[in-house]
Amino acid sequence: MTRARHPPSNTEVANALREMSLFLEMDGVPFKPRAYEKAALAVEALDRPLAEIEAKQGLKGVDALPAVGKGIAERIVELLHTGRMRDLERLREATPIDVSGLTAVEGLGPKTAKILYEELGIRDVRALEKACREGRVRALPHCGEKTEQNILRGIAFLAGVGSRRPLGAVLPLAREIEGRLHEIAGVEQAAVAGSVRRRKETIGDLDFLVAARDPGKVAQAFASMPDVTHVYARGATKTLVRLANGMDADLRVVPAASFGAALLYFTGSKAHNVALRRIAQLEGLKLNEYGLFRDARRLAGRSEEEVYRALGLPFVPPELREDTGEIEAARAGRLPGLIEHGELRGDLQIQTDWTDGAASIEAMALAAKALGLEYIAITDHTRDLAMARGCDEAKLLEQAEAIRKLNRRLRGFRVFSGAEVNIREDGSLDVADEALAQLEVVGAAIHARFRQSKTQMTRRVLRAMENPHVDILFHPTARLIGRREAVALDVDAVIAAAKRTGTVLEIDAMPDRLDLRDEYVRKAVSAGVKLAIDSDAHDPSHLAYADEFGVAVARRGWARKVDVVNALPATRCLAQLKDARGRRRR
Ligand code: DGT
Ligand code: CA
Ligand code: CA
Ligand code: ZN
Repeated sequence: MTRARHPPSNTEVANALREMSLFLEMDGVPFKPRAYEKAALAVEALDRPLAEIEAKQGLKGVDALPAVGKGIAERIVELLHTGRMRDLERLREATPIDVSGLTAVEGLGPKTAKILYEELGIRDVRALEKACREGRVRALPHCGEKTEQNILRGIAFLAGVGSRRPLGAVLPLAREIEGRLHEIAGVEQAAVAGSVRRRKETIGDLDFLVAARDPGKVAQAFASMPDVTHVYARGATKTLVRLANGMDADLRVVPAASFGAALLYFTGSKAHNVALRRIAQLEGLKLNEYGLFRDARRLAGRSEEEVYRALGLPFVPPELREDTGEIEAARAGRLPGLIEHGELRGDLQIQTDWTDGAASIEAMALAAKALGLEYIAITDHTRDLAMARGCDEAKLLEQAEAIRKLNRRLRGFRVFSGAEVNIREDGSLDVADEALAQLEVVGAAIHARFRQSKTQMTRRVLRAMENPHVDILFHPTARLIGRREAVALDVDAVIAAAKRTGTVLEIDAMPDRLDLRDEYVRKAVSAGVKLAIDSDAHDPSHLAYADEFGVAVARRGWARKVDVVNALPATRCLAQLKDARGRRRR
């Protein structure tokens, strides 16, 4: 077999697997769609190119990956070698539609996509939009005007997301490029700046900063990185390129004496910079990307700390630099001591192969332990989520028993029993109270019926929070970044209810969720509500999200270690949840 000249990247392989999954689901094939979906997730989570794994260890190496079985491994190898996956091509020929694009529209599944193709000849989102506008979709069975409106709303949402990317899709690449900058000869310092450094949830473009004596050489090396597909501009201090993922990246090169001032400037936000410059002006100073100056004399510029100090301020963590009160807090010496990366001791939302996760309870526990965690809660999906093979009461209690047995074998690690129960339309739960009472960690979440009015939705969520057995509200607003808007929810009322009932609010750290988002976290923290920062892992590789993205969101929300229940040791974390249950029962 001849090897494809450029073996497909992990993203391309994952996309192909996901497309397979969609086509198989379209045809009503049982189980296989989930298997392909899980494999796609696992491939995306790899930290090495699949092509490299395959080159070194062949089919065996691919087969050995978590969530990748023999059949899928063979298809991956075929794709790596030939650039094609014949099964996928056959499916595409049978139903020649843009299944990925169509199903990206919220609420539109592959089966509906097939009907739209067969009945109306719709192959892509543009044709779908046209058909909805012309009122042709309502003629189909089970469809109405409301269906058309929902589809149009979904399409508009996708368009509005524009070219900003979720942080999770960008941060690994930013780190990789930063690493390469460090390796260029003559580079003294290199850093990621901009919104990535501030850990904003979506990123417009990437900004890099380097201190070096020979800017030309650095610009040359940057512009010839393998990820670069186009060079817009290459100047003495500024280079602007387009990357293979379609994003733009900026590079500035400055002398070491200006590195701190430039890092401050290019980290932003713009609003924070403007506020700092105003403070400088009040002191008769001038602040720019080269330093803090009194007339021509540079007072500071080598490090950010130096610049802040010269302005009479403590260092402001990048996550806070949005001019939303951090400058005033810094001046008053009242900046919060933010939770640090590495301070989480447990993870309270984890799915396993009992439902839609990829790995066993034990595998998840061992992976968490390897990351330095001390405990996890197993919170598999419950009954109403049929597609995730949700657990009923009997299965949950059977699982709790399996967890008790496992705990007897594990040393220095604790697994809590639990569940992620569904909050039904009326706020009741899909698992009986008697069963919930026997679980150690109960999270409740919305997984369906997303489109209730704000009043209804708020009442629904509040009712679930009043349930004495619900410890945590998981991914409270149910948004999916770039795909599904947050539900209409009175977040202030939810925060007040959390305070009253002792219900913990979650920061779900899945990169496409980041839910609660930063501004709500800040409200919750100032109301004295406790948070849980969870990975929502469906695969061992997802466990790192809690520290990587969850802690970042918490920091952007001004959260301290004391605000986070899973920064506590296992027994104290559990005691805190139990206390709250007692409070609600009274
Ligand atoms: P993004 O790329 O939209 O996710 O957001 P940022 O914050 O990365 O913005 P970007 O890439 O336009 O600029 C990077 C930083 O450079 C920004 O955070 C602050 C700084 N900056 C850019 N333009 C200006 C400006 O006109 N004035 C000031 N003071 N700072 C600027
Ligand atoms: Ca940027
Ligand atoms: Ca930029
Ligand atoms: Zn969930």
